[in-house]
Amino acid sequence: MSYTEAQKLYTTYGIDTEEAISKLTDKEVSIHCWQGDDVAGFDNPDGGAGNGLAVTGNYPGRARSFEELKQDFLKAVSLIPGKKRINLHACYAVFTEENPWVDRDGLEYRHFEPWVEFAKENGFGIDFNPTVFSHPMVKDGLSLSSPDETVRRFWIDHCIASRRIAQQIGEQLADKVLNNVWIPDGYKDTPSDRLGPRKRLKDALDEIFAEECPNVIDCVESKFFAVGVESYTVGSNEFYTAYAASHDHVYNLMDAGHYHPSENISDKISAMLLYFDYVPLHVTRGVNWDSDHVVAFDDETKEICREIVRNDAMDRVLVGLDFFDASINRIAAWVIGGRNFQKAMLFALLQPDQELKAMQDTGDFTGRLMLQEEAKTLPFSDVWAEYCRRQGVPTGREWFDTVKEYGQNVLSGRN
Ligand code: RNT
Ligand code: ZN
Repeated sequence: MSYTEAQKLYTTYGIDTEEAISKLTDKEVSIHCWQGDDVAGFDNPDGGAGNGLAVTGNYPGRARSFEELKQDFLKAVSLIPGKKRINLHACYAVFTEENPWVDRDGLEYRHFEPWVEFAKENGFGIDFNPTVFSHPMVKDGLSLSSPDETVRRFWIDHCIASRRIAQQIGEQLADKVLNNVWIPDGYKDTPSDRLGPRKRLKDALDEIFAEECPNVIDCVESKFFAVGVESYTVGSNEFYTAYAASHDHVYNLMDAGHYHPSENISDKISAMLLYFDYVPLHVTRGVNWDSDHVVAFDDETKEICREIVRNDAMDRVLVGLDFFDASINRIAAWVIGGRNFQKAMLFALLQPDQELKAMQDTGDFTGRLMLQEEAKTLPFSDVWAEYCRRQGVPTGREWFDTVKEYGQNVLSGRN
């Protein structure tokens, strides 16, 4: 079917495809730099994630430097439609002769200036994260909640440094920068004190957020459990939701892979929208106990997008991608996940939401199910192809040829 034919068919359902495309064109998505190198970063001589975060797989060709990561990122985003931000972690500080290595508590804006230049050159926004893992100062699995004052101090200072960096990036780009604090703290086995660590985390956060940073959107990312911390996570959903609710300008960032496998963040978005002006998300795909598989064009991703669209929250739900699969081509992983999020957004923008809502409110549950199901097979792919054409990116699987060629010409030279 041609785009014009598809457009006509959608009109009979009361859906304006032009409006859908234009809304999607304006929606920013933050693309995580850490997909390109398995969250290794540039500040750690061992070059690997660990101490709080696990990445599995050993596909060849990961980016080993700032130059390689930038090059890979640009290749990936050239195949993904839509407006992009780049999501940085503090461990991606750029060290040079003039700006030699400093530990994480001593990081400054100058270590990220090259990223800001890169963002400016390419028209990307930036988001930021303190890196509270893959570092020897995570002791006994704890950072901000540690009973050891030296450990806590180090991480508080790192988080304050990160927040200042985020503020300066925001000033440079005349934009707001989301700064997201995620910590791995927890216990493998039944704790004998649950309150103590949470009290220490609360006090640490109060110190971290004390300074005014008008260009920063402060987030705390909650988690249910992870391998190695099966029994207790200090920064749980209740802890951070309550923290955010009681602290102005702090938001609980919900990661799609951080809940019980039968819980969905799509169901949580509306609750959060009623109480917070921003609802930050990590869009990812949880598989049992792992939270970070490449985003698929699956029911939950569509449902997340549908909540964003039908609640008219395109500007309030701040989307960042968060996955890292080191067992497949990393550029392809970026592209597949990035395109899938875009597809899910477009799919959501092409649903007969008004009619569906009206059916629910009049108790017409039969009609609601009928229409939900019929709308699934409207000619979505023709609108998707049109959107891709207008964005100047490949419409279908041919993008993969570009990635394979890049693999042969560039990635194969890395070991
Ligand atoms: C980990 C969190 C966190 C990290 C990134 C690298 O479970 O999801 O967001 O994935 O900070
Ligand atoms: Zn996350």
